[in-house]
Amino acid sequence: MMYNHRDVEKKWQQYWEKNKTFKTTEQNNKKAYILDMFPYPSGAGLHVGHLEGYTATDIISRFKRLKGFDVLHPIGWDAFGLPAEQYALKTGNHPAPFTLKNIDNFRRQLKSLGFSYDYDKEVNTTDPNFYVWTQWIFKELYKHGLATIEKIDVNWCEGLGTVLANEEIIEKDGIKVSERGNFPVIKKPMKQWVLKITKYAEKLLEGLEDLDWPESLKLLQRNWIGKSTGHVVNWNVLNSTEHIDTFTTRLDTIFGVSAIIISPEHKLISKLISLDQKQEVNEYIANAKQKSELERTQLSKNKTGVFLGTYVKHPFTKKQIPIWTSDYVLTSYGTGAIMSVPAHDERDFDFAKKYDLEIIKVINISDDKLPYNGDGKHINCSIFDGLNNEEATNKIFEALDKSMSVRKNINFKLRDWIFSRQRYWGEPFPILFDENQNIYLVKELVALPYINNIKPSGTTDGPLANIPEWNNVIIDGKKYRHDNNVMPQWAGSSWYYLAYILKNADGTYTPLDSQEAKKRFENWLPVDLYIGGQEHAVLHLLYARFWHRFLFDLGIVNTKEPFAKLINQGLILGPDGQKMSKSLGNVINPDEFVESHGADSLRIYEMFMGPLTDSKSWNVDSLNGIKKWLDRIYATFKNLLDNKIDISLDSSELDSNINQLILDVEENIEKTKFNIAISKMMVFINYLSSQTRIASKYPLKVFAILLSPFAPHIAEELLQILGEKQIHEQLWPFVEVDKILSKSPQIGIQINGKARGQIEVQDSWSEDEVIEHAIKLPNISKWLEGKTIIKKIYIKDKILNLIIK
Ligand code: ANZ
Repeated sequence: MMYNHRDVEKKWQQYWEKNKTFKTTEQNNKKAYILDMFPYPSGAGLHVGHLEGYTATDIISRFKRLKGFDVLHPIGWDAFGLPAEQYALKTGNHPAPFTLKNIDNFRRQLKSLGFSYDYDKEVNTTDPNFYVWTQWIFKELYKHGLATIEKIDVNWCEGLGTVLANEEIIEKDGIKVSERGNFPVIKKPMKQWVLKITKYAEKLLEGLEDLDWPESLKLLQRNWIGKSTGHVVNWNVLNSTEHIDTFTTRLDTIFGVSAIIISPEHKLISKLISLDQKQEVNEYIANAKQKSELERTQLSKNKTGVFLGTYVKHPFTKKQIPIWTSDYVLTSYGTGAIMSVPAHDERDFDFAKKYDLEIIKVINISDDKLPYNGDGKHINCSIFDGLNNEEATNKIFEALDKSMSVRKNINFKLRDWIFSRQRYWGEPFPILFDENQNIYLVKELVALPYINNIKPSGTTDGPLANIPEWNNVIIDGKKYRHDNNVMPQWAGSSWYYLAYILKNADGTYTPLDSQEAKKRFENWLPVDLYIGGQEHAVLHLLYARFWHRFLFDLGIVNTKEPFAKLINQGLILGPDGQKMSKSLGNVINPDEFVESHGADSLRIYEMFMGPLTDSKSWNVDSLNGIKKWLDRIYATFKNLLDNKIDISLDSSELDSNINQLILDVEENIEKTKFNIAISKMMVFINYLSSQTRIASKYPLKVFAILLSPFAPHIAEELLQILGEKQIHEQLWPFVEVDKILSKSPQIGIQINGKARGQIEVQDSWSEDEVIEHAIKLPNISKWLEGKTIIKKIYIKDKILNLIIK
């Protein structure tokens, strides 16, 4: 018997909406804040990849409500950003109505999938009531010295008269051009806001310790922060009063130095070039400007560089060491200068080979092992010979320390966060400049002015530079101007999870810095579960942690970290096994499947495809199978109810199975092993559909409740057919453990280590009896024909392995 999923799903969605079934409650003593990474409302709408994480959090949210938790499960829109702006530039339309239309479509799609969001909590980063607080946080950062203006290179495209984001640039014949129109793009310095995330490097590292996040993700963050402990050595330039600082993590190799290499942008470079090298070096510097950091740091064998014609003096050997410049030394890391040790560093080795520099071993190792970067006994190191790396480092440090030419130093790979975008569709900065470039914070909201026809400014400023009122503000007769840039898309997403807590049903926000906010944060923080894509491993998740930690330091929030537990869902690949993308034409829109198979089928299908964290390919046949399974559940229920309940029947087996199922489903939901929970329910339905009559309706009610987090529409319908209360009035069923009949354990049988079958082992059997029964099984005996068993390995209640020849 089929049930009509279209009618059933619509009916319950209307019921939930009318009754505000998923309104956030604050009436219990347990809470769960279950969060999705909020979407960018693109024109294409939701795709089936979004559904995977959203279904997972929905299952947990529904489960927690049944367990008597207050649940906060909100959704919102990360709605500023480049695509809407590009659309606006192309069509002459304003991004706001276009964005709102996309949001309406997303919301409709989410509702059609039966997600249990509290829509009163919806936030939108482009809503001035929201971004006034994004601006507030920025002002606090500024007041605490964590937001400053610096001169930074931007991608300037003369042809389009605009600055471009990295994703708008492509490479053609080795030069960078705009994706639109293929115009050349160069680097141009410009004054921009920078957030000093590096001041939080240590705190961001330390905060990772206690988080329940995948280890791989924590490692990505640790590497991104990149703490490196070493020394800065100060070298005297010969025949000059100048000094060069080099950063090294291998002070012990100082006797192996054959050159000092500084970055082409090093601030001392012009003072270190000898007359006859001037032209060659200047040409080299001009060339290096064209390369990106990535090109420079890639471990390409082809290193380039130029000798500057000058020398430093080695502090121990007093030898002359030549000074070079090379673009594999980065300005922005360490001191922007290195002591080059070819024998023990790969990049230095390649460089020395190319330019015929001396290769001096300081660790006792055969020549064919070079470059060698491990530990070992030191040689060629005068009084430090015979020491290993650590001892040599310490002793050399002590010796150099006396001449004050060394200091301990900690470096981070993490860079400060460039926070200005030369764009229109973003949060304006809440500041004014006076004519002397002094900065004033604006107390109230600085609203984004409505521009009818967005155009590039033709300068390195954003489109806001075109508006006279924006650039000429007169206050008390004095002239000011706004900042012509806006904040990056990462701004709103750095604190949106706090905004949900502050959002009120009437559309207002409780002020972030109020006592009421503090109380609510104490109630709801931290986020108990955050699910989203792995692509946010560093930027979003690091920025949000930074802002949160800053707000903690201000005393606004009560936890050091925002997201206690985090899971990255796997990708849903196209039917061809490839990542879904517009260009491959393999993107799947859920709408057609909601229509043809129903939301419940789609939800269960996505959860049943495999473990949540794995990548999986879309497959319509399996979706058909799930739809049939739901039909079967419905038919089984109808059948058993039509056949009348017979209380005289022996119910022990059914009671045992349903109680075991409660345990299994609960355990697997807690572990986010939804595919296993579903397979347990499938086994139960196989059993249930083999029954013609049952002794009580109770197991049916229990099953409907267990199913409800996964397939909520059909579960409501089943409860209604049973004459029971709806889900929001139910609790997770209580397990009657004493009703679970103990079962003989199933053990696997292997032949030569390969799984070949299973056997149910009776308690009374001896080891020999287990083997005797096992070898009689047809699917085992066929492997044994004509062979001899040479070894039997039996691990009680676990496995039997037969080794044959
Ligand atoms: C001498 C040396 C000898 C080094 C040796 C390594 C091995 P991490 O661990 O990533 O911090 N380095 C320092 N500043 C640099 C810069 N601005 N651009 C490129 N390379 C730079 O790496 C620290 C090491 O990277 C430093 O230690 C330095 O090379 C190089 F057997 O100094 B080492």
